[in-house]
Amino acid sequence: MNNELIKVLLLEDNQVDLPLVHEMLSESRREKFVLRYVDRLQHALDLLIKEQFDVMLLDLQLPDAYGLSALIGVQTLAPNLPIVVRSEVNDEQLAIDAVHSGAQDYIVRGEESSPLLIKALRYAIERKRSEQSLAYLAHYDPLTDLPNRELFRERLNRAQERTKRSGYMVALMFLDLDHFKDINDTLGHDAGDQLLKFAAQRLKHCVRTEDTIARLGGDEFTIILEQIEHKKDAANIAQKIVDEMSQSFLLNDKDVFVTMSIGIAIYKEGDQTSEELIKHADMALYAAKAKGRSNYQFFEAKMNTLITQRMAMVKNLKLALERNEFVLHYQPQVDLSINQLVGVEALLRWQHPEMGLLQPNNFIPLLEETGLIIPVGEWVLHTACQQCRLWREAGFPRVRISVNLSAKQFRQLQLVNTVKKTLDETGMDPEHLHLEVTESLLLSNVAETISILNELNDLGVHISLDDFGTGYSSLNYLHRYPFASLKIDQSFVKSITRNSKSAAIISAIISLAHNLGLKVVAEGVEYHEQLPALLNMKCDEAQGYIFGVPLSSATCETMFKNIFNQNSKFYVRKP
Ligand SMILES: Nc1nc2c(ncn2[C@@H]2O[C@H](COP(=O)(O)OP(=O)(O)OP(=O)(O)O)[C@@H](O)[C@H]2O)c(=O)[nH]1
Ligand SMILES: [Mg+2]
Repeated sequence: MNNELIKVLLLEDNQVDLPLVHEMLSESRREKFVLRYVDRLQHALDLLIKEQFDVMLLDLQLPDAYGLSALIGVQTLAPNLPIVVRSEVNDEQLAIDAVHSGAQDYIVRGEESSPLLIKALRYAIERKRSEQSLAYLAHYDPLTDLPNRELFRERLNRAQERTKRSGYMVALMFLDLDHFKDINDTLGHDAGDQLLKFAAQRLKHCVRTEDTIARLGGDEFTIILEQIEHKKDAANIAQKIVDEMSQSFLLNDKDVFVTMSIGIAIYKEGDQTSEELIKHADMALYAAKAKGRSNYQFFEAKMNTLITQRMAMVKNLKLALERNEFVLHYQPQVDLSINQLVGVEALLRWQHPEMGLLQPNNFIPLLEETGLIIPVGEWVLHTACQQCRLWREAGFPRVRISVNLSAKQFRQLQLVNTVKKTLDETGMDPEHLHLEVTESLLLSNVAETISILNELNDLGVHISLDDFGTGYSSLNYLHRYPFASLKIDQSFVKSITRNSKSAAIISAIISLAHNLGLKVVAEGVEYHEQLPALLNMKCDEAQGYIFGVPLSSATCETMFKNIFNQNSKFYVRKP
């Protein structure tokens, strides 16, 4: 037997009902009902301020309140209290209205029996509980216990309303973790969830309890700061958040570092709708990400145009493939020891309908963000392989081709199949294809990366590590990957003749790479003086303006013809 104690408040002006109800409740064998009785709404309200009840039995015909007004009075004061209405036989409609207005059940006076009354009370308590948990789910994020998007919208509207009376400003912040995807990818989704919870806790420490922090979804949060007098107040809080977030988090017994970017929009009474305010905070967040992350930015009107431009750009990018607006240009690569052209690197350009020929830094980040890099990357691979085969067929036997793979493309499941299919379709000899990957790939999912690279290597493709020296790579672990060559980043190459330290670093990289059996390619060679230094260090190959800028396929072909006719102009020194 379960002797749960249930406190019932009976509000009823008819005193004779008290012993009746009392007796009916005492028949319960499952729970023990404790009954408190009042005969005026006012007395009930006075009591509800002081005492907690589990359920209320409410008569709707009272001397000091009639009908639903009694119900509303009780609900306002005790929104969590389950209520069973007792109705008169001739006024059941009122009881039904009461249930529509939030009472959990009703029972008709005179038709009551002990089991019926007890069942109604139990049911009301249960029903209120499930209503509350549904209401919680509708308004809160179960992971962090923070208000969700719904409740955030309600609170924002209310905050905007309040500025009418207070004269203060509202600061709306949009916050998003930087590169949170990497945490999921490296430590797993559960660790990611844990980090979101910790981040929510830290946010709470940075604001006053009356400020609303909500989770909008993913790694995106928002904060509504009320009673802001100066922009500076919001700036201070934002800076505090940026600083707090960049402290390490302990996840799986490891110190993990993450940062946060923040966009802020300020609302002064009536100057924007809530939709505009949200859009502005979001744009400011976008600007903070673009400024390098781990910082905050206030919304400025000019962001409007920038973002509109960006949106137009995304729209055009989506159409660019089918409109055939992408083109490849090819930059020569030269074997330094024999001073001869050995290959070309395929570089993507976009022939934009209005803006002309665009360099990749203008659109590659957008391709990455929108995921378009996958189909465009496939197009690049296909076009480059096809071109290479055509050139070889046309009698330029030395030409091989390098194609860049972005990290996103690399992490795509189908990569190895795509490469294999492309080689088959284009009839390209895998030996003549060099795939260039960047150091950032080596930072996460090491085992998976090695296995994909091995599969590519097994296809017979040559794999090259691009931009070496800009990331975190150490030569020590390069032997774990099947690289055939590495390309020294142009920033090192640039200072080779000006800075003895750079020269020493390049020289060390080259000899270590050679020990590992890797060929070395110097990128960004621009001056004649750089050549003897690179030759001295036994650098194998080079590319850069001194040998040729990236050329269209037609110009490239003319250049090949010149070279193979032995009347080359700028870089082939006769052996
Ligand atoms: N662990 C976990 N991850 C989530 C959840 N919801 C979304 N994500 C992931 O969170 C990431 C959010 O991505 P973005 O904010 O767009 O990207 P990001 O890697 O943080 O990069 P930036 O924000 O641009 O710096 C995505 O990879 C989602 O898969 C969640 O509830 N739990
Ligand atoms: Mg993020």
